[in-house]
Amino acid sequence: VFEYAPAPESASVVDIRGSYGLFIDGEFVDGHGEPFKTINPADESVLADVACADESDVDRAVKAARVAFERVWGPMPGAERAKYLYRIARIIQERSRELAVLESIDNGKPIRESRDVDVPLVAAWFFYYAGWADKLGYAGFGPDPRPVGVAGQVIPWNFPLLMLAWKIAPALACGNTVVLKPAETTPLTALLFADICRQADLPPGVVNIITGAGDTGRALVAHPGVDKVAFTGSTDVGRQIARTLAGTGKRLTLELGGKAANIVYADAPLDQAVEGIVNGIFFNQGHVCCAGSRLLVQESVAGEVLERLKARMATLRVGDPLDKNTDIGAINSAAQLTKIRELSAAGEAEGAARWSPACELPDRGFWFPPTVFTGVAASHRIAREEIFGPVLSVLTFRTPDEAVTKANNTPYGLSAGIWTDKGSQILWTAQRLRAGVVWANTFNKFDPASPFGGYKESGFGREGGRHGLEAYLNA
Ligand code: TXE
Repeated sequence: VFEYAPAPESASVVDIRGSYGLFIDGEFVDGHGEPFKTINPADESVLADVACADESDVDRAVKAARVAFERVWGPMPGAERAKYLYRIARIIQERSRELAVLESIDNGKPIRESRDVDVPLVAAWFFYYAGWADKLGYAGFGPDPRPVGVAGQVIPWNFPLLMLAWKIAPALACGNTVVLKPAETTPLTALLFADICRQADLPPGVVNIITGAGDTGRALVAHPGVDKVAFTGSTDVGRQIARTLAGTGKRLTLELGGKAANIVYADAPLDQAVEGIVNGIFFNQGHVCCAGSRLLVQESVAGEVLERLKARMATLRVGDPLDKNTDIGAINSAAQLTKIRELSAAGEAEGAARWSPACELPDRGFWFPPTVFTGVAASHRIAREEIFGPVLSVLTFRTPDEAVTKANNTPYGLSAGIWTDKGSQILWTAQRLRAGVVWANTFNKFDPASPFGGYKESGFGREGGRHGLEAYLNA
């Protein structure tokens, strides 16, 4: 049963009680799988028991979504659908504090980020796609674009609410209904969102939230009643899903890992660039698919950039996610911490030099200090593999050609950053980078009007903007 008490203004924690059910056909119901616990990664305390959806629950959710699609949401005029989306967006704003606190508790991210970045963007995504719902016929998709049907959506734990918004807002705007599975380590805000759907009087079955681990996700994407699958997560699971769907005729978009290059040319405003490097790799503990995890710095300024970077890293505060002064929160799970430690150890073993500022880490919970590796070679694992933690690998280059070659020397291609004073250098570089998103003199900047997505093993399909509608329309 979903029981949730809003945070009193004075309290720094949200009162979470009881156990959480699945949200199917407008109601919270029990699951038939083995319930699991979600924990607070900052202190390893149990936050709640969460229901697990087995195949029968997935089936129930998909059928509810199908009925809602055929009888209510699909035939509804776009202007009517827009009203619901605007209502959801407004409720998200009204309940933003609750959402931000719960997101930080379940995920480990600093409250400053969940409050100032994640939750405002979630509302922005719903406002933005609400605006599209009644304009689809005029947007070049053809005179009568139709929704695809039931969308099965599987999301990761690094931006639980924001990834939910990226998936659900465009799907609903186009007239699809959804069954969404949040990650098993961060299910709570998706369930709070389900409560918001109820509050908005969204017709039952339009949004269904099913919790569980990989088996639940596998059952969802394989369900024959699902018309379109949208997945954000690891490249391995993305591959498995693509194999499962081959030949089924289901539509698929994949947003997978990354190993982004953040390129700093010698003429860049270095203070600004250092802020961009810090934001690029330490935002959200580096649990960011588009994180600037490879710094490519021009040789002539490498020493100076590193010196300034280390001085800046020494000021970063690691600790309690609910403290407004915290810059780096907890690592989301023990498994992720193990992965970060393993890759960092590999970096040292392969000969790179490791540096972290002195910082006291809490005794309990999952923590990793901001870390930079210098002397990194392109062949090192820390230069090739996604670490998904607050760990930066530094490489140098001499010429713009070398910068581009090194930046593109990865199986991934999600994002990249360029820091330079010259507009022409930005254009020259951006045109040669094989990355879906290129930021110039900024990093990790998101906007609902901008398409986002990858090249190569970072996946395919775009989310955001007008392009984000294409995946959800039969045009
Ligand atoms: O991802 P998974 P994990 C990368 C990052 C991280 C690594 C592992 O490098 O260290 O992946 O993270 C569901 N069919 N990214 O293990 O397993 C799962 O329950 C269907 C990058 O957490 O891919 C969860 O909801 N679904 C990334 C979601 O997939 C399945 C974000 C993601 O989990 C499934 C996260 C299956 N067979 C991790 N198996 C990014 N692009 O932002 C698992 N799931």
